[in-house]
Amino acid sequence: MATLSRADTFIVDVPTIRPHVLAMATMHAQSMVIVRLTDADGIEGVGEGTTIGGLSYCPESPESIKSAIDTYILPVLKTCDIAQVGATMAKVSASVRGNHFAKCAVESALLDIAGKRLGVPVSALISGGARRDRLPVAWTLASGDTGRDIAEGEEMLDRRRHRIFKLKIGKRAVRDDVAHVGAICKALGDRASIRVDVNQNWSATQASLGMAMLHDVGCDLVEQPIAGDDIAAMARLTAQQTIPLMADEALHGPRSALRIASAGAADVLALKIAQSGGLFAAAEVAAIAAAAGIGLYGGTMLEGSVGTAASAHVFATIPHLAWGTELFGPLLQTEEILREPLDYRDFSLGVPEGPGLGIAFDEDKLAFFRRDRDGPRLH
Ligand code: MUC
Ligand code: MG
Repeated sequence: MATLSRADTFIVDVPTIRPHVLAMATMHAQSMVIVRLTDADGIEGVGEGTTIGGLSYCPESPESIKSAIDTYILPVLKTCDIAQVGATMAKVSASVRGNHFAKCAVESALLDIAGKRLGVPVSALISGGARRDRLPVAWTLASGDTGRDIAEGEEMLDRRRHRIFKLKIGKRAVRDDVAHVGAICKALGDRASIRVDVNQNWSATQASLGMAMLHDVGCDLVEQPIAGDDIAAMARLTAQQTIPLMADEALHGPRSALRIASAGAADVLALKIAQSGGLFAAAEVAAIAAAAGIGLYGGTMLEGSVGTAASAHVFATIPHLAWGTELFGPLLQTEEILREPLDYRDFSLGVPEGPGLGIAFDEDKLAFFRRDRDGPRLH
């Protein structure tokens, strides 16, 4: 029996290296909820709950994630044998509905402890272990300026850091967005895969026009062009359009994955551990996609290194990850909060080795960026 002896939950705000312009928000910093749990033997596990742009992306915010963990999840953990991660999370789910990001952060921390206790990486505790030790990693070009995006893409190719680029569109008129994408495809498209994410900002009519035009300019994939809860319209677009449609905001775990698969509402799923409700649930989503012949892409909520490491452990176990991943979140931040940064090179991310998540905090950095720290604030 392993009991919880200590828990600390706090928000860390780290600036981004440049403004990150999405259809629903422009980010200047990322706010990450960090959970640190310690069991009675003194083994510590960490997890992260991170969303984008406050409440503009989904119904959970950094503040609500922290509050759900502190007020409702930790009291349940105190009654559990936390070495039994599946049973513990089932008990949490029996008394906490929804709140997928909060649950994912806690499940990551429990799996980190379990992996350390057993001396195995978290990937070994999911779906039979890792099938690869490196993951292809996309970069998002989202400065808001076409010339600057092309220069940034060139730099990433030169440094052999990324050769998959996702462009954030949906804010401007459809034809202006397509002109922006077309210019980037022309400049970089022979050396990179160019994809777009509309973050639900088109109507079905705009999507019909936009997707056809994007196909013609050489774009490879369109992510969540319309509202994620309009499965019928997503199915019509998937059937009509040649360019593949990827579901993101439409996905909230295994049940929604099954609904999307049954309706034929996507060609590809953006698999996200937080949106799925945790690492185990993400693996279930991946299994549903595989059974339905739907492609998989390892998505991100622009998490920092903790959430990125947790995602990497899950994505490493997936048999076919045809569209690669976008686990670049830590690279969008000005500061690294780990002692050893994650290993980005050769267009890929190394899956952390070592027991648990395989990461350790730089305690000074963490203390400096804590929102509740004493002393002057950075922003
Ligand atoms: C999203 O909607 O996919 C992922 C990459 C990025 O730039 O934003 C995210 C969120
Ligand atoms: Mg998306």
